Amino acid sequence: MRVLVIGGDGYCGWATALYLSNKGHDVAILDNLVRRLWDMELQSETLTPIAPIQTRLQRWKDLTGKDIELFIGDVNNYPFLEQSMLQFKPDAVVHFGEQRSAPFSMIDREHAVMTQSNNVLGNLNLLYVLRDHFPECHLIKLGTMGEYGTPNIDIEEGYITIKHNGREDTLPFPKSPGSFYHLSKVHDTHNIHFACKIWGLRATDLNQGIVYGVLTEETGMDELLINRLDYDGVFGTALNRFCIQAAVGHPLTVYGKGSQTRALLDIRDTVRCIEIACENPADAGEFRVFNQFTEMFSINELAMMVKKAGNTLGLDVEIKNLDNPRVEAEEHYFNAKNTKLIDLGLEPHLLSDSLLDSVLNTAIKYKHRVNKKQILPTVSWRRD
Ligand code: NAD
Ligand code: USQ
Repeated sequence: MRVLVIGGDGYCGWATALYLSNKGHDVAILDNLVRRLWDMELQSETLTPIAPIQTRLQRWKDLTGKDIELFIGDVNNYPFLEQSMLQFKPDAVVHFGEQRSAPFSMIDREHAVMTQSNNVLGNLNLLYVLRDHFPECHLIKLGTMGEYGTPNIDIEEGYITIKHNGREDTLPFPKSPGSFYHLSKVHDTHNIHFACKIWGLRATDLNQGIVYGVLTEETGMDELLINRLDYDGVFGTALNRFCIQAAVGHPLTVYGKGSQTRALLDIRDTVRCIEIACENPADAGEFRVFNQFTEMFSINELAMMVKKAGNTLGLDVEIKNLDNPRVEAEEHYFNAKNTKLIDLGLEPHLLSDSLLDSVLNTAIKYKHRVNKKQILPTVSWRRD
């Protein structure tokens, strides 16, 4: 297949582009490299030293003989997006190209507005290119489990059948997201659903949990192919951060009581889920939602697992509960369904089997690059 990976210079996108290329698909990356700019703005850096995108792609070609085409530009530049897609002619578009940090979106008005305009309007532009030129192309869009929030009922995969006053209907599952970033994903979801309904587009919305890990078969082939791994208080995510904190002897930063529960998956499962979605396209007019995660843990459980794994490597790991900078439920019910990708063949990597390999060892290898000043959270959800 010809697969366009939008956001292919980022954490999930880079691993996915190489994985699909290795599987024999014709892959192109479209990215405006803005994430590298945001790192500069925040004065933070990925733990792992990532090479410029052109160097990465040249190394991939030298090693494997496989060419990945590169389009550098913004999905919000409509003529650029349209021309790139007309040139590449994708059978499937995997859309990772958004601002993905909840804290970044909560810094101030500018960051909230930028997040929503970047994400929502970029996605809307993409829907119009699909409508006008590629109505058969399968859109695989990265959503998030955080769209649902933490309702006091089981979370279904996208839709729920409701009986109300003697009538019954299957409707989009109610959304209650926890940041302006997570809200941008809900807005995307509604726009894609509507576009499928009115224009007959085919789309799969992957409501992905928190991704952990850094190594995939392909990104581990060579130092120049290494993936990014964020640990800072804005872009770093819980488990990846805890591993890096353990490696440098910083207390693990559990926010609030730590009983918040989240859905997670290994980056090796992210790339496999995208492959599964590509191989099993949605029908024309279908807006399909898969919950893309493999396991659920509370933040305390994650911290305890990292502490134990760290101890086996001789690390002295302390866990510290910080005042929660976010406004979120800390004690809540959380039980989400995730059978659709498993039914299509996903065989999950379990955290208990892979914690050391997936992050801790990489964290230890590159710990000299950690700037400890970047670890504590700096963004508050509150008005004061
Ligand atoms: P990332 O920041 O590492 O990568 C995103 C990439 O998209 C970057 O390379 C960036 O330059 C590019 N991009 C952003 N806006 C763009 C635009 N307007 N035009 C072109 N390119 C643009 O993020 P990631 O962690 O790889 O996440 C990828 C996607 O997966 C996001 O949509 C995110 O919401 C979703 N997701 C990520 C996680 C996670 O834990 N990392 C979990 C669930 C969902
Ligand atoms: N948390 C801590 N300590 C930390 C970091 C986070 O306790 O050092 C807590 C947060 O308070 C929150 C939970 O861990 O309760 C998750 O936070 P996170 O930063 O790991 O993840 P989140 O902000 O939800 O965002 C990440 C990605 C985002 C994706 C989302 C999937 O950045 O792109 O959409 O995970 S989900 O969480 O399922 O919505």
